[in-house]
Amino acid sequence: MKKFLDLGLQPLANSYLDSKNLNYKEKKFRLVIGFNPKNYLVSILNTVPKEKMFNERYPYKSSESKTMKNSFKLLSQIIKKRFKPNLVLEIGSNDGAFIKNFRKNKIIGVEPCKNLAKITSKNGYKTFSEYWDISLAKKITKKRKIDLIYSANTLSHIKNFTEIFKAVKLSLSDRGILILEDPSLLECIKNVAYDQFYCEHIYVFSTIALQKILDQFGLEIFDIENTKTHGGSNRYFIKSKKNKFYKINKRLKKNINLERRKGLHKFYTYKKFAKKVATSKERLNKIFKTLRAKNKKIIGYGATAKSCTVLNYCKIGTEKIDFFYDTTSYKIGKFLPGSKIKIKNYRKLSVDEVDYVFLGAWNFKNEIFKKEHKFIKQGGKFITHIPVPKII
Ligand code: JHZ
Repeated sequence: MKKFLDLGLQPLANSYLDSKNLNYKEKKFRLVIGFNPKNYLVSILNTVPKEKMFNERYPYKSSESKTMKNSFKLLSQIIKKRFKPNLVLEIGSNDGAFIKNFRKNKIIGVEPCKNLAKITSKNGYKTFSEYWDISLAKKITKKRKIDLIYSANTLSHIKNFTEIFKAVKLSLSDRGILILEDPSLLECIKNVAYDQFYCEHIYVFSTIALQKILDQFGLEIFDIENTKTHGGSNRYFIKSKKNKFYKINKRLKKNINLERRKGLHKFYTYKKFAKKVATSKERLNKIFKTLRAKNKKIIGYGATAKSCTVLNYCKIGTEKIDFFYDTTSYKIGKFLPGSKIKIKNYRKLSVDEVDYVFLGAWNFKNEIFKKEHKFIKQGGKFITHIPVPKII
């Protein structure tokens, strides 16, 4: 691995503090990102054990955003029409935003975070609250193979993908396919979205890297879609090389060519990215400093895992942002890790209360702007760091 970016000492992104442990010394790790010139993989170098992150206290719920619910609904319709699967399995089913679009006897969820698995089980969906691995795959597919495995924003969180892909291969039926959806490295570089890197995001994939990895397991991408979710993601349609039911779509070649043209196979591209990240930090701090000097009231919107990276890397704390609004019940009343900024129960924005709003959930900008159209009309402003720090 060749290092190209050091985002400093970081706490665990989803380890929100409560008033009792606010003054405890937080465990931190150094967030360093590297590039592997052999397989083009971009990953964080110091990883945190999965049990420390994905456990019964996991706060993130996919259903907190309309955008995600709609995206999953639309995808489920496409899946039913295009692939007509008899049995679907989702790895990382979270709170059920995807599986709830299927009949209960047609889908199985796998979700290691017990608090989330409880929600889907309670709603009548067969859910295994375990990490996806070979032994679980064997247990689930003893009687019946799976026609379609879907996994969104999960593969990027799993260090050992050998286990994952072996488990996938033994689970799929003859015409079975795997659909993976994860943030796109190309979009991450283009948007200078360095906050896609945090403890949970071990990898941010490019198509060229994923293709090389899949090849080791006799798997291949046969189609790809570029989606707008999570700041620009890729949806990869994957099959065993032996599966001849699907032809390789031209879109794949187009994506690969584009990634190569943009230099995702070259270390130089990542060095250039690192320079932009340093400039982004300077500019963002300048904006906060100028506004605070004018006594402007600034709050944050969406206490995301991504915000943790931005706030801790840029050293932004309570002296710059008064508090964050978030709709997630688990996060309300707690404090963001590292920066210790309080998270409050969301209230519609109003210029009587706030002047500037830092967009922690910049990936939901459209959804948020729609919701806050009155604030915008009144002259309220947002601060974003994507793609360059600015007031909008
Ligand atoms: P959001 C998490 O990252 C963690 P985060 C994880 N590692 C991952 O990969 C992605 O998700 C998928 C709130 N919100 O989706 C809800 C509002 O308050 O950008 C969430 O707390 N009001 C699994 O945390 C947060 O913002 C709103 O109107 O970076 C959004 O978090 C909306 C739309 C959201 O993911």
